[in-house]
Amino acid sequence: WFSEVQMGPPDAILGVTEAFKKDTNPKKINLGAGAYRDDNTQPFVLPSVREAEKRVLSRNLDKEYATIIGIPEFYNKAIELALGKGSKRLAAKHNVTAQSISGTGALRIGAAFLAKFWKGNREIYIPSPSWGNHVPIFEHAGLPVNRYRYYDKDTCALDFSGLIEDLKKIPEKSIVLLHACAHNPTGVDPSLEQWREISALVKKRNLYPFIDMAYQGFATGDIDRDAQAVRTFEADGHDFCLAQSFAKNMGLYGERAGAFTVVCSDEEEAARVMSQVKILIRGLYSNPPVHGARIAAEILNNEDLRAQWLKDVKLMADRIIDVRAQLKNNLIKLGSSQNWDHIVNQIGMFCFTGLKPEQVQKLIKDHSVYLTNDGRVSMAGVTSKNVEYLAESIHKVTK
Ligand code: PLP
Ligand code: TYF
Repeated sequence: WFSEVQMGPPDAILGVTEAFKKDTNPKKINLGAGAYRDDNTQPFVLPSVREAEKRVLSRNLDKEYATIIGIPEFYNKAIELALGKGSKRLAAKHNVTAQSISGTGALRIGAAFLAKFWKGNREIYIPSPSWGNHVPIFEHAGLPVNRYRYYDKDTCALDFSGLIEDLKKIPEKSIVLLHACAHNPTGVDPSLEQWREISALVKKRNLYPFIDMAYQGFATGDIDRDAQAVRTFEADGHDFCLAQSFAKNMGLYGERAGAFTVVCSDEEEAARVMSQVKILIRGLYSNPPVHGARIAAEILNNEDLRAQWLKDVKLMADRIIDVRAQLKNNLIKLGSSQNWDHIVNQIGMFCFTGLKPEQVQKLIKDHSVYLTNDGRVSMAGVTSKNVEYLAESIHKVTK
């Protein structure tokens, strides 16, 4: 039946880990997938998550299905985390919020909803570059993907004028995907002032924002500060879609805890939209998994666990900020003549190094340093122990 099915390429990011596993060099370093590691390159289960899980298990809960939209103690707190306790739209019940299969699942529900009901220009504009999975997620749902300028290769920083110029040209009533914070793969975010300008322009041009927030807390270590883009859009009166992930900020990667929200114009519209979101989820996967959402709910609903969690997030963010400085300092110490300021100026999980594909291939082949071909480094794989070797390796391929 499938003799004509052709072999597809491996995932550009997860394929890096596969190659890393096969390498026998004891000095090998994996800077591929964006998953947090501690200073011994080990996966990190947050102390708040360990304790929350203990409390959940001690209750001997059953394994019944959740509702189509998941566990209310989870999804209601999730959206409150994004919009803030004082959110007017939440108080007015303008939000449609459903638990999702992590951030990817939230994007996928949104893609399905917009593919079915969006009456404007049926194209979604994503930044160039963006997370590799954005293209298949929206294309699977039948929404063609287009690009707007975002990153300036010469300065390794935001191409703000290019971004603004492109937003001015996009056909009105198009959908625009925005990374809320800790942009993947570049580590470059607009400032608050720039977000305000973007928000005003999106409004003026009658564009529809779809905000992807996969790293709340990971950019600055401060959950509220990282939500400033989302909250700016709310304050400016936009209706929008929002995808949230708890994979990174709670380290719940494999538990698949996330939330999808549509902020509607009023409560009556929200009720209609909710009915359709439920119908879509029903056909996609029926209802979401419960365990990760129970853990997240335990943290978000208990002051002591929440306080511990905020410390855990800060610890992860601070370690990454620390190894950024170590990497830059080591490169300077080795006498590199290049400018490495962007390593410390960029934020979140990733550093977009500016390394060219040939240099990346040399790093992999000659030094067993694994990263994606676009030169993206997952800073979570850098530690106080491997940073010197990493700097030496980068120096050798960039001399
Ligand atoms: N959006 C962005 C920009 C990401 O980098 C990721 C990956 O971590 C996701 C969404 C969704 O990840 P997950 O489905 O693991 O929550
Ligand atoms: O960009 C990353 O590394 C993370 C993890 O298909 C990831 O978002 C990468 C690829 C993928 C799923 C998750």
